[in-house]
Amino acid sequence: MSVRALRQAVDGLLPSLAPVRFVAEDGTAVKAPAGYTRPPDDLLREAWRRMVIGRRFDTQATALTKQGRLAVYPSSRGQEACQIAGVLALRAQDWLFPTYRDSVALVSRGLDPMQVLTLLRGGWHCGYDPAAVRVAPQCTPLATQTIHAVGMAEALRRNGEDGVAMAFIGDGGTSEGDFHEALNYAAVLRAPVVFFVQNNKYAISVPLARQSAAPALAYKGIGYGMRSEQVDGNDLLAVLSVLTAAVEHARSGQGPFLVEAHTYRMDAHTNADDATRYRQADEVETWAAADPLTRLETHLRAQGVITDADVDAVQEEAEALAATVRAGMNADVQADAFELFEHVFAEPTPQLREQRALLASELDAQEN
Ligand SMILES: Cc1ncc(C[n+]2csc(CCOP(=O)(O)OP(=O)(O)O)c2C)c(N)n1
Repeated sequence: MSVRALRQAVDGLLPSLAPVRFVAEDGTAVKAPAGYTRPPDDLLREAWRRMVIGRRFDTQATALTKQGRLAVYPSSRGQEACQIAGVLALRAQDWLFPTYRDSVALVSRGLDPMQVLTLLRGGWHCGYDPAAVRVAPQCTPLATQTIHAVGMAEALRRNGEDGVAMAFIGDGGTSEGDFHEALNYAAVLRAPVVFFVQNNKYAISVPLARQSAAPALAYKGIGYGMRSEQVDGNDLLAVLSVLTAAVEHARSGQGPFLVEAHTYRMDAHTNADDATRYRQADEVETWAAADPLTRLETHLRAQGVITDADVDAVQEEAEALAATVRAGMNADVQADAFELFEHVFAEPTPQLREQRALLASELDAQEN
């Protein structure tokens, strides 16, 4: 390849130097880079509605952990622009491969909130039928979902289906070997998959600088030959615009796409950890001023897209959802612990038999 052709090939893959942005922190519009379209007002209004409801779901789930009603909950407060834009960029025929942090995205995709919380309440399965809703179970082993997403995307393509798979992943997950294998495989196959990195700056207590020396995580796509972009993850307009373009790129047969969203996790990793031990209050305050929901609301009010009456109506809707979740908690999860062993292999291995027997004897001991 000539130097000129090589340069053109590299330029075609590179992300913008600064994260793509449509709206500044104070809600005023800024000029976005060429090639990105501002989403229409009715879609922005719907995105804002989903963000309000998503945040209420998130704060309610967090409150339930404090009351001991929910075993664990990884909050995505502060990441709502990413959660909602990821869902709005997809169509019904597309597949979503979420992580444990993406419950708000699942509720926004239309899944029953109680089903979304099943696993976190101590049920053994994900609570919903993945094939029916085209959402994979929320993934806890880091980055394995990226490989599953590539497999699904390739399967959709081979079946002649017009679907795209989108894998959500955190910044820490991009340091896993599975992530690199997934990117390589996707790029070689030209699979219709979008890798969506929510860079929320920490992998539990490990800050980004301690786990990656990349100038931005978006650059991780280039070496595999993958078109990549970085975006302000607290600007709903920008995330939605970039992800919509990425999905379109994948759907139209141009291969995979990597998007990195710069955002911040406002709460601790989960209710089980203490974030004050590894990050400073002023850092959290700075990000609080960049809140994605306030930013969108201020912007849409100034543009006349939403009014006080809309805000009241959506608040009411969000409160109703929170009440439904609280009421749903009164019914215990029906879980048969032995089913855990039934869906691993067609024939149980000696280890599984041994574990099953151990569980049986422990339960017997508890009863007697
Ligand atoms: C393969 C694997 N290694 C380690 C862990 C333990 N672990 C759980 S969450 C986490 C940090 C993940 O951080 P990041 O990918 O940035 O996602 P975030 O939780 O910030 O959304 C780690 C190391 C795991 N779940 N899976």
